[in-house]
Amino acid sequence: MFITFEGIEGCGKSTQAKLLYEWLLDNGKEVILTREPGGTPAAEEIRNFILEPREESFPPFSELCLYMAARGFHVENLIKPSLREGIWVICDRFVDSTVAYQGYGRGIDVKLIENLNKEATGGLEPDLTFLIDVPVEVGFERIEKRKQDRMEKEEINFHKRVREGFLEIARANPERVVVVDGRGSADEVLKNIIEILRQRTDAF
Ligand code: T5A
Repeated sequence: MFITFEGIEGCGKSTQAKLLYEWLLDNGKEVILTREPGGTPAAEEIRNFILEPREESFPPFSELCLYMAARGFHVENLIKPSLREGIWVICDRFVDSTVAYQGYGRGIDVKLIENLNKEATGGLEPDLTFLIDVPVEVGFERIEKRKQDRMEKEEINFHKRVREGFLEIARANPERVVVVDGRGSADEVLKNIIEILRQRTDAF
């Protein structure tokens, strides 16, 4: 299975991706945990380039192309080979992040992004996506003490548009995307995720 986690900054998806990964290992699954942008050496180099705060203005289309370039390396060198070997893949962010951030957030045409996503992934789609949803204020409260990257420094309305974008993606893809309330404790959220996974697969 190919499972992705999505959501705004500080929603807790990295925490949940790791907890689910550990739960799957404990339950005898062969599974890898990876992330976007990143996941392979070349894609991690692109990640550093994208997220580093910089003086020069960063054109939205350049940003979009870099996320796509990183995705191409990741899908080709890690995700597809793992799935071919029967290994489960959990990925912290994937194609929906580009639609939400560069589409709804930056205002780039969503159809264009969907087409580029298809090219970058060769048509690979997640089997199941957990959208961990929290209000923007809750997410920011959780991450305010740490050093902010270039995306996190964006104004609050940008992140509100991104959240709306994710919810719109969930409405349009109910068979793949499940919205999980991220406001409970990490253990409570994990319990809901495992329950949904049990309903969606006969593997447990
Ligand atoms: N991006 C990415 C795009 O614009 N386009 C794309 O195509 C892609 C793939 C990636 C950035 O790139 C953007 C989106 C991002 O801005 P990143 O560093 O990977 O950058 O950032 P995030 O993925 O947003 O990771 P974060 O760490 O910021 O957010 P998470 O994953 O939501 O948060 P997490 O789990 O690390 O938790 C944050 C804090 O909250 C606590 C944790 O302990 C931690 O301190 N926490 C909770 N607190 C209370 N209750 C809970 N249930 C909690 N769960 C976690």
